[in-house]
Amino acid sequence: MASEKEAALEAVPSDGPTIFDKIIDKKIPSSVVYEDDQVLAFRDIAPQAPVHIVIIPKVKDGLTRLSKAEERHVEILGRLLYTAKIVAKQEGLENGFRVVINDGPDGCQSVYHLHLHVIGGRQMNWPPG
Ligand code: D5M
Repeated sequence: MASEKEAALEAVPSDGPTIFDKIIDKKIPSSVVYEDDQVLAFRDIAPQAPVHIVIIPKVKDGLTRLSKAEERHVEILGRLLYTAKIVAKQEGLENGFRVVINDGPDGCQSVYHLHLHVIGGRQMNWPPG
């Protein structure tokens, strides 16, 4: 299996459907930890820490990546960030956690459906790799 970095470098930025559409449509299984009418949060298939959750908007609406965000996306962007807080609390990350958005090839993005990573359960380092 390709590393996350290799997967990101091989990924072609596109507006097309992604694996996340299949997760939203429940066509492939995922370990959902939070869901409402706007967002879905599930455990990352390749966890980088004891807790690693991906949060996505259920409707992509052109938000393939953060750099494509427009004024109309402000509300859902706030909702995604607030969901990170809900999920972190639910996962018991009282001592802190990290929220990451990878954008494009340089940012190591592999799935072109905007998503936040909530990572925690261990001491993080800085700078990130
Ligand atoms: O992050 C994309 C993330 O999506 C990466 O950490 C793996 C995760 N991923 C990919 N497919 C699945 C499935 N099927 N279930 C759960 N998690 C998945 P990026 O920021 O684009 O590199």
